[in-house]
Amino acid sequence: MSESDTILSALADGVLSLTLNRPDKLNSFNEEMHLALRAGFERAHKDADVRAVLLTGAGRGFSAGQDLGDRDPRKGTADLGHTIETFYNPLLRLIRSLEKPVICAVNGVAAGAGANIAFACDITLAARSARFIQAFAKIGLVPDSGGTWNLPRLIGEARAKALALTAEPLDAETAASWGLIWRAVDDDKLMDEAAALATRLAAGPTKGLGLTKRAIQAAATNSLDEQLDLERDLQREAGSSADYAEGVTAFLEKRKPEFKGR
Ligand code: LHQ
Repeated sequence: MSESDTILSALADGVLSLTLNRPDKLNSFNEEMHLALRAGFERAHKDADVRAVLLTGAGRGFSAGQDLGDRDPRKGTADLGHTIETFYNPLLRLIRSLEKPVICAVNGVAAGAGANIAFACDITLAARSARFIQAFAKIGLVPDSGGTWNLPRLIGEARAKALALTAEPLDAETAASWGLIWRAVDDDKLMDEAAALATRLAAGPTKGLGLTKRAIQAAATNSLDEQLDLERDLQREAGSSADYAEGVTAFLEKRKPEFKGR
């Protein structure tokens, strides 16, 4: 499999679709797939034609996390901290710092880092048959890919600890009702619904959406006073965008806005 085959990438209507593509290994991450996915998110950062990202998996699973065959302890000990620092942390930072919407369509099982990458995206939909597993506990590891940060914030300490310590699978409906993801969708409707959402967001006021993402993420560590100051500053920035002028003009002229993402 060549490097580009591990991630399928396509740009249409402002949506960069990135599909994890190692279906025979449940889209578990090897170094090659990490680098290809990173290249996709780096493109999303740089390319103004990309106004939303849609992340999903090929085949019956979303991602089973790290490819455990690639970190086989029988072949010698590896520094897993180095793996995290070199591969997972840069990916998480790219997703969170991208000031464009990242939609995730979880098409099947999401385990280990696969689950936590899905939870780090901005809007996550999951097929009703999908399951989320904090599989780390089964192999003596600690949740990574932002899991220990995201889980307690999204669902509280009690549920975060129970999921992480037991590694019990969580079904998509429950994940949605707990607020871990946005919505559980019938399996056969998942990709249509996710693509429609991504396309709608890609036609939106990208600057304002990106600043909104920044503000909501900053709230996790800001005081109310800091957050109020941030809202002032970001509103100033959004208010000088061409899309703000277009949005208000379109409202006053009783027509649909045509946002350009600037
Ligand atoms: C796999 C994997 C997999 C390789 C399924 N690797 N082949 C960071 C830093 C460094 C090191 C460690 O980790 C991390 C972060 C992490 O992500 S740790 C967590 C790693 N992931 C797991 O522990 C999950 C392991 N997988 C499973 O528990 C099951 O496969 C799940 C529950 C995800 C799905 O179960 P099934 O639907 O029954 O599928 P399966 O087990 O039959 O898997 C299908 C194939 O995919 C199979 O290959 P085969 O050749 O036998 O058909 C699996 O061996 C392969 N596969 N996960 N992580």
